[in-house]
Amino acid sequence: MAIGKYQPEKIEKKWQDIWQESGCFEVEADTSRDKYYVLEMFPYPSGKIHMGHVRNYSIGDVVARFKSMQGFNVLHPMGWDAFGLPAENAAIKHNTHPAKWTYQNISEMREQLRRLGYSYDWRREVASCRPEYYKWEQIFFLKFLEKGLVYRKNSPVNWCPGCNTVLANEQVEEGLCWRCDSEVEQKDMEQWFLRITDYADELLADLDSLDKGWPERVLTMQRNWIGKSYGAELTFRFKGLDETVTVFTTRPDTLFGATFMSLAAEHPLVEKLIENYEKADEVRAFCDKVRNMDRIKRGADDLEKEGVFTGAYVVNPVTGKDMPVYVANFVLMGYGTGAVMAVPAHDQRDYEFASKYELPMQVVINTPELHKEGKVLTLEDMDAAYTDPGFLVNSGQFDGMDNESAKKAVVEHLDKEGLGTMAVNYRLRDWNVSRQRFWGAPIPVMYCDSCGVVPVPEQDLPVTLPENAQVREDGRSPLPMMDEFVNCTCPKCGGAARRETDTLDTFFESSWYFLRYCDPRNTDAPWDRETQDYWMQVDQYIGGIEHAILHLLYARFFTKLLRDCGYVTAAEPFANLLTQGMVLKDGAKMSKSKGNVVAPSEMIKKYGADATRLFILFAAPPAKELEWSDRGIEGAYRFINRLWRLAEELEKVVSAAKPVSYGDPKSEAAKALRRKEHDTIRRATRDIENDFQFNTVIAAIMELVNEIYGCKDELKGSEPGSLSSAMATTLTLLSPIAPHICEELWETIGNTERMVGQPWPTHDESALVLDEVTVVVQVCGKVRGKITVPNNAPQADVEKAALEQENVAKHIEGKTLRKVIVIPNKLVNIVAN
Ligand code: ANZ
Ligand code: ZN
Repeated sequence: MAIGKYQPEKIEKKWQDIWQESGCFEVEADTSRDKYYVLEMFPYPSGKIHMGHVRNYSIGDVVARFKSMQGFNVLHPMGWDAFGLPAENAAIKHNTHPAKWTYQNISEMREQLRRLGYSYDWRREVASCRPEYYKWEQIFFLKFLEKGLVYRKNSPVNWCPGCNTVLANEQVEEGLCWRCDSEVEQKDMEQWFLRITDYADELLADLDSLDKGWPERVLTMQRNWIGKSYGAELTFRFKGLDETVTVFTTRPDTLFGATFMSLAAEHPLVEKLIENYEKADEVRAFCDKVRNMDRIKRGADDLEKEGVFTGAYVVNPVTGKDMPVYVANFVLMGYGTGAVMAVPAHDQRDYEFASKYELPMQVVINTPELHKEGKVLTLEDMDAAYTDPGFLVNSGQFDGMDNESAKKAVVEHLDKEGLGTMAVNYRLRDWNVSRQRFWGAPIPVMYCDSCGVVPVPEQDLPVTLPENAQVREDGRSPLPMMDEFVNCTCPKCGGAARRETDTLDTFFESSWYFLRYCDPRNTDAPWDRETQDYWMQVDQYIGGIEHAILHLLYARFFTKLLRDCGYVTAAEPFANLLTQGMVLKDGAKMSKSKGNVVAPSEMIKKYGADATRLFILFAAPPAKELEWSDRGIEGAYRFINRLWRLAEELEKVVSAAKPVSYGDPKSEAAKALRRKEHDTIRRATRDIENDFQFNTVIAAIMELVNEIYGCKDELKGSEPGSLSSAMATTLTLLSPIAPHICEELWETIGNTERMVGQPWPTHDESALVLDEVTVVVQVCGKVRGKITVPNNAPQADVEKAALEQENVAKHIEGKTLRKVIVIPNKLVNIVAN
C-alpha cells in the first residue's frame, strides 16, 4: 500500500482523535509506580496562542512524552489563569460580561492547543475563574485569617489611575503600571495583606535546596528581592525633648561619622518635632510632596536628593555632638525604621545630601593602603563617599580596628546602655492581595457595625461574582454599587452587614493551581491528601523568566502557608525549573506593537503541527533566545517530508523484517548503520537528560536518517533487518518531538501497537565498538602519519605499526629513539633526536 503524499492536516487530526478516544494521556495516582509531574505555566486566556506558548508547551510535551516512555507515571495537566484585567477591559469594549469573553477565549485556545497534539490529561483542566476553583482559595483565605496570616491595614498603596486599581510593588515598573504604563500614584487605603515577611527567612534559606534544579539567575533574583541585610538598630536621644529615635544601619562601625539624621516624610515623629518650629508649614509641604512620589522613584540611586530641616537635634551617643534632624526624600518609611543616621563621608546618598545642604562630614574609615603607610584619608582627597572596607580613625577607643570587627564592637558598646542591638532587615514587604476590580475571586468577609470583620461561614462559600453584573464605562468595579451583592446579614449578630467588594490579586490563583491539578474534581476538599502527596512536588516546571520573582515567590510562599495549615507536605513546590528563552523575530521579541508576530495557527495550517514543533525545538536550546526563521520552518518541513518518503520507499522491506530478529550485522554497511543507530540513542538520551538539549537530539536523528538514505540500496536486499531496526529507532526517538508523523509511519511499517506507550530505547554499548581505529602518529609532537589498527590492539603492535609507517620512518631515520608514548585508539607520539 503506497502511503501517498504527506498531508499533515489529515494525519495529525487522525492521531489527535485516536489519542483522545483512547485516553492514553489520562493518569491516576499509583503508588506502585514512580511518578513524574511536568508542568508548564498555565496561560492567561487572551484568545490566541502565540509562539511563546508554542515553545513553552512543546518543550513540556517532549519532557512529558520522554518521561512516560521511560516508564514514569506522568502527570501533565493544562488549565487557565482566567481572572484579570484584560477580560474586564474587553467586556467594557464589547459590552458583555467578562465571563463570556473568558469562556469563549478558553474554548478557542483549547482547540489551538489540541491542534498541536500535546499530551495533556484534559480531564484535569481547571479555569481559575470558576467558583468550583476559587471556592477553595476563599477557604484558604479564611484559614489564613483565623491563623493571623492575613491582616487588614491602612497603608499607602501604589494606585494606577489607568486601571483604577491598587498595584503590588512588583507590578510597578520604574514608576509605571506594568500593564498600561500609566504613571503610578500613592494613595492611602485599607487593604488585605498576606504575611509573606514572616516567611522571608525560610523563603531565603530554602533557595539553597533548589540550587541544582533552578537557574542561578532566578535564585539570585529571588535572593535580591527578599533582600536580607545584616546590621544593627541604634537609638538616639533628642536634644531638649524626652524622645528617642531608632535607626536601622548596616554600618554601625561608622557611628563616629554620623553627623546628621534623615527621617522619612511619613515618620510618625515628624509632626511632634515641628510642633513649635517656625517653619513647620514648610516641612509639612515638603512631606506632602514626598509622600506623593512613588516608592520606586524614591528608592532609585539617581534620585535628586532633597530634604528640609525640622528644627530638631539628636545627640550622637559616642561623640556627644549635636546632629540636625532632616526629612529626606530618599528615606522610605517601609524599610528599616524609616530613620537613617547619616554618615556623609561613607554613604553616597548622605554625601550628596550633605554637599547640597553644607552639612558637616567626618572621615571615620581609613583606606587599607593609607593605613599601611601610616596616613589618614581626608575629605580633601575625596570627591565621593568612601564606601569600601578599611580601618577606623577618629573613632576613640575603636581607632585602628578593621571595620568588620568594629561593627560588632560598636554595637556591644552601645548595648551596655541599651542603645544598640544587632538586627536583620528585609527588603521584602507583605503581599497586598486586595484589588478594587470586578473580575477576581471575592474576598470572603463581611463588615458588621457591631462585630467588625466577620468571615463568611464556610457553608456559604463560595461567594460568587454576580452573573448579572454590568461592567462600567469608567472601568471601576460594579460590585460596590450592587446592593444585592453588598447587603448581607451578619452571621454572628443577625444584624445588617456589608460584603467586602475587593477581589483577590490574580497571583493568588496561580499560587496553588499546581496543587489542584493533583485532584481537580474533588468537591469535598481542595484535594485528597494522599493523592496530592503522591504527585507533588512538580518535578519539572517550565515557563518564562518574567515570572522569576512574582509568581515563583508567591507560589513558594503559598505552598509553605498551606503546609502550615495542614494541606500539603512539600515545602517547595517546584523541584526543577526551566525558564525558556524568548521567541524573537528580526532580533526583537515578537509583539503586536512591533508588528513582528508570526501566528502559530498559520504555521500549523501551512506546515503542520509536527513541523512547527520540530522547528521550535530545533532552532535553539530551550533556555536560549530563539530567532524565528521562515527558512528554518521550511527546513523542518522538508526533513519531515524526507522521512516520510524514506518510510514510503522502505515500507515493504521494513515491515517484512522485524527488527528484533535480525541478528548480528554482516556487511560493513550494516555494521556502520547499527553503530550509528546506537550512537544516536546514546546521544539523544544524554542530551535530553542534560538540560533538555532537544536541538542536538534532533540533529543526531537527522544524521541517522541520512545514514539510512546512504545505505538503504545496499542493504534492502541483503540485510533488511538492519534497516528495519534503524527505522524503528528513528521513529521512536523522534516521537516525543513530532508525535503525529511518527505514529503514522510506525503504523505504516507494520506495527500494530501504537507509538505512544513504546518504551524509550537504550543503546547497546557493544554496538558502538569499532573493529578498527585510525590512530595519529606524531614525531616530536608533529603529525607525520596515520595508521589503521585493530580496536584496542596491544600496545606493542601499535608501536610497531607506527614506527613502520612510511612517512614516519622517514622522519626518524638516523635519529636515536628516545621514547614512544601510546594513547590507546588515539595517538602515538615518538620522541627521537
Ligand atoms: C548608616 C550608614 C553608613 C549606612 C554608611 C550605610 C553606609 P541596605 O543594605 O539596603 O539594607 N537606610 C536604612 N533605612 C533606610 C530607609 N528607610 N530608607 C533609605 N535608606 C535607609 O541599606 C541599609 C542602609 O540604608 C542603612 O545603613 C542606612 O544607611 C540606609 F557608611 O546607616 B546606613
Ligand atoms: Zn454582627
